Amino acid sequence: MSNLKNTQLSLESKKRLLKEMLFGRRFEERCYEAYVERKIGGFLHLYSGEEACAYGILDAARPGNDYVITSYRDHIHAIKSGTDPKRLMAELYGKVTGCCKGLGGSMHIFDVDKHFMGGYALVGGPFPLAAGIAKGIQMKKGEQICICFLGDAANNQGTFHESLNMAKLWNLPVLYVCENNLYGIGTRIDRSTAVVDQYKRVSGYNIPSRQVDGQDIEKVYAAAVEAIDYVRSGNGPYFLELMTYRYRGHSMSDSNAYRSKSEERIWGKRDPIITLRDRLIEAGEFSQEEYQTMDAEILDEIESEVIKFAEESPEPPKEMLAKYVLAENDPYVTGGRR
Ligand SMILES: Cc1ncc(C[n+]2csc(CCOP(=O)(O)OP(=O)(O)O)c2C)c(N)n1
Ligand SMILES: [Mg+2]
Repeated sequence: MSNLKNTQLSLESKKRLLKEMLFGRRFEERCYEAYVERKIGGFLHLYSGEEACAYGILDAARPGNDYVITSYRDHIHAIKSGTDPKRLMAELYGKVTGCCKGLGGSMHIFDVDKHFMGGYALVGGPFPLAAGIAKGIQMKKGEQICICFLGDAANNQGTFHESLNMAKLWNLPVLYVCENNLYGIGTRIDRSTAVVDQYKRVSGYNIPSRQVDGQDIEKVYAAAVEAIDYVRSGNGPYFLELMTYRYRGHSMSDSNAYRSKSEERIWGKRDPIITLRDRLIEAGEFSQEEYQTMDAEILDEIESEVIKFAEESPEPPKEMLAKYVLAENDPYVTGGRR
C-alpha cells in the first residue's frame, strides 16, 4: 500500500539539509588535507559537488533501517546512513576505533548496525549485491528497501544488466541510483557509452526510470519520495539517474587535466550547497551571517571532535592483522561462535 510522503521539503528540512551537506563538504575537505599530510593513506575518492544526491535520496528513505550500498566514493552515504563521523574519520586514519577497526579504509567503509553495506572498490560490484539484499528483504517480507548508488561508468559492466534483469524478474525492492557525473576516471561518458542518457538504458528491462537534476536537492528529494514509495509498495525496482559533477579529481592521485575550465566553471556555479543557501536567502528565510555561523560551528566540530578523535585513537594492535582474514573468525559468519 502506498504511503506517499510530501514531496516538498519543509523550511526546517531545507535548513537541516543545508547544514548536513555543508558538514559533508567540510568533512571531505578535511580528509583532503589529512591525505596531503599523509595521515590518511591508500586511495581517497571525494564526493565534493555531488552532495545533493546522497543527502536528497537518503533523506526520503529510512536511513539505518533501509539498506544502502555504493562504490568507493562512499563517505557521505555512510554518514547519512548514521555512521558516526568520528568513527568514519578514525577508519580513514587506519585507527582501531574506526567503523571497520581501521582495517578497511576509504574504499571499504562498512557499518552493518546502520545497514550500510559498503563501500566497494569493484566498479559494478554492488549491483548484484543490492539485488541479493533486496531478495533477502523480500523473503523475510520486510518493509525495508535496498538503495544502490553507482556511477555512470559502472553501467557498462555486465553486472548492471544481469542484476536489472533479475531485479525486475523477481520484482525486488531495490532502488538503483545512478550518480551521473559525466566521467569514469578521465573518460567522458560520450567516449565510453553508446547511450549517454542512463535512464533510457533500463527500459529494456521494463524498469521505470527518471532523470533528475542532481545539483538541486529539492528536486532529488521529490523524485526520491516517489521512487521509494513505488519500491516500498511492492512494485519492484526503480531507477533514478541524477545529473551531477564532482569538483575534485577522480581520486587524490588524479591531476584532473581532462576537463575544460569552462565546463568546470559552469558546474561550479551549480554547487548544490550554494544553490540551496542562496534560495533560502532570496526567500528571506536565512541570512549570510547565519550561514557563516553555521559554517564556523561545523569547522569547529570537525576539528575539535572528529579530527581529535581520529588523531588520539590508537593504531590496531599487530595481533589483529590476521584476525579478520578468514571468515571463520568473523562473528557475523559464525553467528557469534569463535
Ligand atoms: C571491475 C573494475 N574495473 C575497473 C576499475 C577501475 N576503475 C575505478 S573507478 C573507475 C571509473 C568508475 O566511474 P563511475 O562508475 O562513473 O564512478 P565515479 O568514479 O565517476 O563516481 C574505474 C574504471 C575498478 N575499480 N573495478
Ligand atoms: Mg562517473
